[in-house]
Amino acid sequence: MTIQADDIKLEYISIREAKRMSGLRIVLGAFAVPGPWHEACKGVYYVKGLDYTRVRSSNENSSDVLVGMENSQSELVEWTAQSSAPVVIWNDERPRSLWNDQLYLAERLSPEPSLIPTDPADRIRMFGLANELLGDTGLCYSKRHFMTSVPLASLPDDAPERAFFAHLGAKYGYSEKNLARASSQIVEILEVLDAQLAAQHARGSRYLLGEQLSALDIYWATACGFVDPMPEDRCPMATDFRQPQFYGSVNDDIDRALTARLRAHRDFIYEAHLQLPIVF
Ligand SMILES: N[C@@H](CCC(=O)N[C@@H](CS)C(=O)NCC(=O)O)C(=O)O
Repeated sequence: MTIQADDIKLEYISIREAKRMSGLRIVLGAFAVPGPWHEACKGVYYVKGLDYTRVRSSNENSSDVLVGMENSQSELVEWTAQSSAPVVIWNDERPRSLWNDQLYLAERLSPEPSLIPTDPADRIRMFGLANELLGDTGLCYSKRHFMTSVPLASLPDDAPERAFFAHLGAKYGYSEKNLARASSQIVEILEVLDAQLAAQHARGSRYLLGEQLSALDIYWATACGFVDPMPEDRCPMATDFRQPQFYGSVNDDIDRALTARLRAHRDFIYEAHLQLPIVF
């Protein structure tokens, strides 16, 4: 299994080079897969029109991300005190590795268009729903448990990829108990989001909150790719990862909860506001 280098179209600099610079830098995986936190962050900064330098998350000399993950990210850990991407770095301020922190920074650097509702009830609902998508135990975290469990159950004992998936599982809270809850957790969140969208459509708005785009629309559009990746022409991702346990729906319950309305909203947000095709 590979995340083909050929699929990577964008320029990425090394962490060492990035540390010598000022301005806006974003550490990204430089993988040809639509990682939900990656695409969420890229989407927010795209809508804000904020230009940034892309930085590779792995060490300068590491080539295969599926082997020796931990060792290959020591430079990222040294710089940002954690080992996930994306991380946004503005001048010499603290590295921002969490989605909400990245959103607040984007709002500060480019207040318009504002992606955080001014109405307090909408704002509170936005952060609550966004947390259901991107926060610990949310939709994307829950989906990631399948990314761990399916390969570990099927790969031979001596497959080199086992170490990567075991590492991923340990890092993101995989356990039998969390796996058992994952599907119903995803379905519940999809149902709440679909009800929110239906209510908004009934009051004549095309957006998940109020009358205009908010970060929640971006977070939904990008998180949706984890359970329903867009077709190749819109999302030219590494084909090895177009498998339900990686990017796709793992069962009928999730398929049903992923309503036509939710999928259409993802399409609308990409068509009206985000970059198509996705570029990695
Ligand atoms: N820290 C982020 C989550 C970032 C995250 O989970 N990133 C994934 C990819 S989209 C990642 O880096 N996975 C590979 C790894 O952790 O080694 C947040 O909670 O806002």
